[in-house]
Amino acid sequence: MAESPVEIPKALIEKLRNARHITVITGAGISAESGIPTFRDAQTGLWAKYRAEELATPEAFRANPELVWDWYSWRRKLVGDAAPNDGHHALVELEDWAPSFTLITQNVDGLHQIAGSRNVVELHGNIRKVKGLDCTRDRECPAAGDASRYDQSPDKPPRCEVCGTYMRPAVVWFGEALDHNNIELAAEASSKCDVFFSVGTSAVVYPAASFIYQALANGAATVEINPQPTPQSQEVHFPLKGSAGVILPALIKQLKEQHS
Ligand code: BV8
Repeated sequence: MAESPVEIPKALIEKLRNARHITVITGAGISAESGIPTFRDAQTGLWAKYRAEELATPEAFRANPELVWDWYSWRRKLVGDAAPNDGHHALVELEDWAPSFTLITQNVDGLHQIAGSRNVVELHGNIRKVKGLDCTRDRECPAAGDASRYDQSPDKPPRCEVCGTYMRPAVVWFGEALDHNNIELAAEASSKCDVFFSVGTSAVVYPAASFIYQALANGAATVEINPQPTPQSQEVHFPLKGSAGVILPALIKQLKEQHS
């Protein structure tokens, strides 16, 4: 069902016109219109009997490495077949608009970068990449890189050709620490921005869901874009109910119209 035409609050347009730094955090919802099921959508087919949180853990991988590897291979195929949608493209235009802009994403699908977003902080890593299970040297791990390197491997999961451990998706699992540098970048962008957007996230995963509070403490105008309410909906200045692929393009259009 088509959503009704979107009226962006004039006060928000005014804030955006004068903003020096805009920060956005996105979740799985912004990729929903690209055909990628959200993280807490019920899983389908083979995976219907599993909850994502149960599979996205080091324990699950150690207990059943082949099952977890196959789950990520299935998701990587979904992601590989997907294209950025109007919501991703609108965020590229917002980045061009703002003197300073940071895009923090919880998503691991890489669609923001494919759309053309430049300053992206991938809090939870990237499903298109792999690294050695016991390798703490993410950057120097010689076996780390595109998952496609291992497409022809007969082993599931493939083995690191250097140290022999399993390869694993280069994502942050539940119970794993996030990259400290990424946390720093996200915290700084949240505490110095004039406008903070939370787009397409259920706001239940931490520490990702904590950055909006740094923006609020810093006096930023806060916006939530989501068709459903979240635990943060009552706390934002501008709760915009609807799809990212509809609201964000409308916001860019009205920003340009009222700026010309
Ligand atoms: C850590 C990668 C510590 C893997 C993911 C407090 C502080 C610190 C930690 C915790 C804490 N409380 C609990 C914890 C533990 C845990 C946590 O938060 N658990 C939750 C479930 C309670 N956190 C952690 O484990 C983190 N690690 O803190 O470590 C530590 C420190 C030192 C040493 C050791 C450990 C790690 C968290 C990262 C987990 N990895 N992903 C993978 O993808 O397989 S998180 C996973 O959830 C995805 O990345 C996803 O992005 C993320 C959040 O989900 P959402 O993106 O919000 O997706 P969801 O489906 O939930 O919601 C979609 C939304 O979109 C909905 O609201 C829907 O209405 C909306 N929507 C739908 N369509 C649209 C739309 N919106 C707009 N437009 C549309 N069209």
